[in-house]
Amino acid sequence: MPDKRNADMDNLQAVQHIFFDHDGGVDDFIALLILLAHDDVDLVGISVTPADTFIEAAIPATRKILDLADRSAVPVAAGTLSGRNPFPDDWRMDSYKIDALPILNQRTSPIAPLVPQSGQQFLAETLIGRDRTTLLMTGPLTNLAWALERHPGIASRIERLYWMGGALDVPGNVQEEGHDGTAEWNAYWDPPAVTRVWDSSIPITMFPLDATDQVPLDDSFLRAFGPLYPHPLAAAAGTCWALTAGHVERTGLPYYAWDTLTAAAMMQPDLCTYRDIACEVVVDGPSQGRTIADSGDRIVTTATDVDADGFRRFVLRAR
Ligand code: AGV
Ligand code: CA
Repeated sequence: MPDKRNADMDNLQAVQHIFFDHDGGVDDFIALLILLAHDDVDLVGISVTPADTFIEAAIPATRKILDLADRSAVPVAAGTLSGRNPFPDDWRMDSYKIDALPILNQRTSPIAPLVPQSGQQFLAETLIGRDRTTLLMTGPLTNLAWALERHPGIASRIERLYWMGGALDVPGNVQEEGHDGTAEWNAYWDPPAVTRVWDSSIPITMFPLDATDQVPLDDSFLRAFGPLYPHPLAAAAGTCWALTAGHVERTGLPYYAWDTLTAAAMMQPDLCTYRDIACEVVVDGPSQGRTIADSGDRIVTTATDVDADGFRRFVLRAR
């Protein structure tokens, strides 16, 4: 298959050393699955933030996914910090469903190690112990803010932070009593953490709703996983996506490939176009968690336009 060979050659790039902090939502797990499908990603550790998830389920689900991918050496740590604005419980319940999937329970207990340190401590220690690490965060920035507060020197050890969060020139996705709807949830859960991270010198590439709004999940994408079922990672990803079926009918809004786009574009940057934008975050009041463009002096590289077809192809190739 000359086409496949050429595609592989085009994508040849240096190994990326990634620390992944996720918050246990459905698309967080799919982001993990596609990372694991790429041999040029060296996953140095995972911490889980107890935000859009129940940590009791998110930790075993994470370890079982590592086992499924034959990456049982990757250590996992459970975050213990909470933001001020909790996620709805029925979203957080998705992690229990994922942890219970038969494809993740082919052996009796997970092998990938759960480290004794908290997620935030493990993140800090890992960054301190290494020269340069790329950081992928697909939930709130709480663990990184904590690590920076205690060890400001780690900022210079982070090659770049890739973050799913924020909403610049589009409506937010927070629909809570007392909030004006301008914020994205990962920023809203812990707004001071965003400020803390943006006050550091870490280079940031942000994937706000402006970008992720371009990758809603639709039926044809979900169905495209059917024929891939013989491939374990694709089978697991398709099964996770299937948990979101009926989201439009239930809520009036699609489920999006928020975190999966972020992980994919970290590995293949040309899936998006980017603009350096000065940004500020609102910390308190009815707009808390809102990210404002062309304001303040923190420059954030921001994904703007997405090659949605290229993204879907990228995800369907990951197996
Ligand atoms: O705001 C997007 C973030 C992403 O990191 N999360 C889901 C993704 O993991 C929060 C979120 C917004 N709307 C949601 C969310 C929904 N309808 N269901 C679950 N989580
Ligand atoms: Ca998430």
